[in-house]
Amino acid sequence: MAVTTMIGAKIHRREDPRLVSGMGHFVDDFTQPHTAYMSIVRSPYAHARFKSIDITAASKSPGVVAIYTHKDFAKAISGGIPVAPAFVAEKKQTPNRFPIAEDEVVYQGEAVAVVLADDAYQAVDAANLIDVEYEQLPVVMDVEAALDPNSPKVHIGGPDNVAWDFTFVPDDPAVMKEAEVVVKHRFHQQRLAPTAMEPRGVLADYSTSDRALTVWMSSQNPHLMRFYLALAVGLPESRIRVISPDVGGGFGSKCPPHPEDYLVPAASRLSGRPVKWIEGRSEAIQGTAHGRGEYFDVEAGAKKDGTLVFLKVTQYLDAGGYVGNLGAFQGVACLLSGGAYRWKHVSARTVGVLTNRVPTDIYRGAGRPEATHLCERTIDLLAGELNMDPVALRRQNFPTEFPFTNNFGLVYDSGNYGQALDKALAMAGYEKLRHEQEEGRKKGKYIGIGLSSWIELCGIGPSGPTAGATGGIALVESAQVRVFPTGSVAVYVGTHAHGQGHDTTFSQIAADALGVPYDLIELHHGDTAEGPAFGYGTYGSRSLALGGLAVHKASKKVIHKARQLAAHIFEAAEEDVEFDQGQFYVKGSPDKRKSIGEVALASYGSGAGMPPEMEHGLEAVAYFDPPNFVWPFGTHIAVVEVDPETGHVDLRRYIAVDDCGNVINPMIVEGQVHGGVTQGIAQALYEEVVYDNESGQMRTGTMTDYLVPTANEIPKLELGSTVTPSPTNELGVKGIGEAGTIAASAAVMNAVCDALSAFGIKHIDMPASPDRVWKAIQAAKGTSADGHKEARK
Ligand code: MCN
Repeated sequence: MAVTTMIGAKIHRREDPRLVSGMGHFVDDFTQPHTAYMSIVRSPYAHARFKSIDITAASKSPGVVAIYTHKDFAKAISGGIPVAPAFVAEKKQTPNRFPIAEDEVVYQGEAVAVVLADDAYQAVDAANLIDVEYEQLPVVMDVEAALDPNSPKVHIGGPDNVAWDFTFVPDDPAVMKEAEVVVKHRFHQQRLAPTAMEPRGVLADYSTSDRALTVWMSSQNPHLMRFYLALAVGLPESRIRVISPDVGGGFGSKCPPHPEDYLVPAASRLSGRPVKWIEGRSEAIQGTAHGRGEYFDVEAGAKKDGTLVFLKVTQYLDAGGYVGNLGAFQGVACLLSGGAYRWKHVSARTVGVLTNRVPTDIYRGAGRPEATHLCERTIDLLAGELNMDPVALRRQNFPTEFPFTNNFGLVYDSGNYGQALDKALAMAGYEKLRHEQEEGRKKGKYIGIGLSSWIELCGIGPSGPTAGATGGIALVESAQVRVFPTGSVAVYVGTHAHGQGHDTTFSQIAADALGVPYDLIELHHGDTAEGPAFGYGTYGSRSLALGGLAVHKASKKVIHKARQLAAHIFEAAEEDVEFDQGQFYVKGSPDKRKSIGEVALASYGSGAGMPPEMEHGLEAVAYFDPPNFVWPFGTHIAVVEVDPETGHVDLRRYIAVDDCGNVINPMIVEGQVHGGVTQGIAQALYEEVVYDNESGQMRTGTMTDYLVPTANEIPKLELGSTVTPSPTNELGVKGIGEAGTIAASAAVMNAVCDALSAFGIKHIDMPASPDRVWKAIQAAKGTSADGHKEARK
């Protein structure tokens, strides 16, 4: 066995020198000779029928190559953007989403026409000259109103606005009666715009002579994109190559196929020229699928002694104008709504609702931040009713035996929730903080302390449940390990890092498994022309727990063959050959050694040094299909101070104790937690996509209105960890990419509500902006928002 030297090492990300010195290669850095640039004419209305599109002026504009509308694309693209069964296989309606509107638009920003021109500016100028005659239709923006049978319809002629309505587990009235204390609440999850540093972009080059399509795309899953394109453009996958070079973040938004992913390749085919489209920032906020966009009606009951009895959850999900490719995945919030606790009964129903907004889809955490938020807020509300410390209520109801099966039959692989809680409390100095809070209140200082004991289902996923959820493709993962004659190694994987540091961590795994120096290992990903036949991409914090394990497995296959070859060279029995830190030797003769490099060279030799039946070369492909998801967990604690005069929430401290099993690289894990927590804080305090409900117009279409926090708004994060290995994989690892986001909004909002409890306020929705907090305080004090006293009811 190789002695582990690289796994667990806190080494710097090897990709960073290139990326931070401007040497990265993103889609916009690629250009083909004779490229035409695409600009998209988008609907200014949330719901309209268009009667005519006048392109006369635009077609005379300088540099224009072509103008295409639905009728042109109908010749080049078949079908619509697919909708995965996800957690809700049976949908009531999934309106067909062709990548460009035919005669009706159902959200502001939907594509109506495209212009190709010799340069990007000419394309935009010409697009501005296209005259579309619209007839505005009533808009449906509010989820509750959309469910009214008399509501206008999101699509002309639609039966109603219900996309799905599915009950996972019904209520149990007998159990509900056992509760002695009951709380009831509605929790909002505002829509969020995934604002990756690099917006989306596509460059497509269709070669008529060899009927082959090459697409450069800022994507988290190039193989899946090749699959979708093959279905839509009528070319075999073997003739489509998708390259996702460096990708500047995605947060889930670069997973599902978007209209432009089809329009650009089709435009290249129609025009006979390479075509490039790079998303603008406002286009991104307006047109790329949003995250969240839900509210949850929650009722929960407990015994007076703090035993949790029942939880009843109804999720109303704003699907938008069409059901997103993976939009229904967010139904997983229902299945995880019981969080880190034992409940006697949990019932859950999910309702997907069409509205005239851009579709929602997976966004960092997808369903799991929502589950944590509703569960952790509910635990705090129950603790308030029970007059218990929220810590005690949590601790009392944690499962202590693992594997633990939750109320929906999901099996949590391993955990020690109490240990993570204790560590977080110790780091925070919990008792001292409570004292400080009490003393502060006497002086008009409003400190709040919020906990979030989170769990996560990730490492998506085992073949059984995921094939059903995707509509056929089981989300296993693949890797190819190739040892060259001189002993250097290329590793090809089907995942695709876009900020997660796989070049570093996957190389650490291969270095240990192969006993090859880390510097001799190169990781390749993001090009469907290289490596195994299929890769499944990066999302659902799956890359390590699946892709990393595939690397480990393929490396072991390589060692298996190398050991056979070494045995032949040593003229020894295979079982007598030991492998240790990249060296083979025969048991009892450790002085006589062959390195993996020497064995590799022999595998490419004349054949005389190889067993007769052995094939040349030293490489292996492995697919890893885990037996279960992996279940990281932890406890986060936020400390805030609310200024009652301005409503400003000052996030004073943030403590995060996370457990993602064994860790490959602690520095990368910390980086992931930093980013993830920041996104959770952003949801709690800052970000929100706002539409005008009357007109359907987006009000937050730029980064001045859509408030993404900067480093200035985030306190120094105090991080800790515990290690509870997963029993489901040989490395004992669990995911970490979404953990921070899953935990943070609940911790911050519990802290804000804790501070506001001084005014008798039980709950406030996200984002806890100064305006919202101040108004809540005024209302609680019986003072209206404009400062006038109102009679208290
Ligand atoms: N890791 C480790 N030890 C562990 C767990 C993870 O060393 N026990 C390392 C992994 O090897 C990997 C990184 O941490 O280098 C994250 O691993 P993992 O949890 O498997 O998550 P993925 O690589 O699959 O990343 C996906 C996840 C998701 S779903 C979103 S959304 C997300 C995220 O990662 N989007 C990101 N992190 C992001 N980070 C950046 N910079 N940008 C995004 O868009």
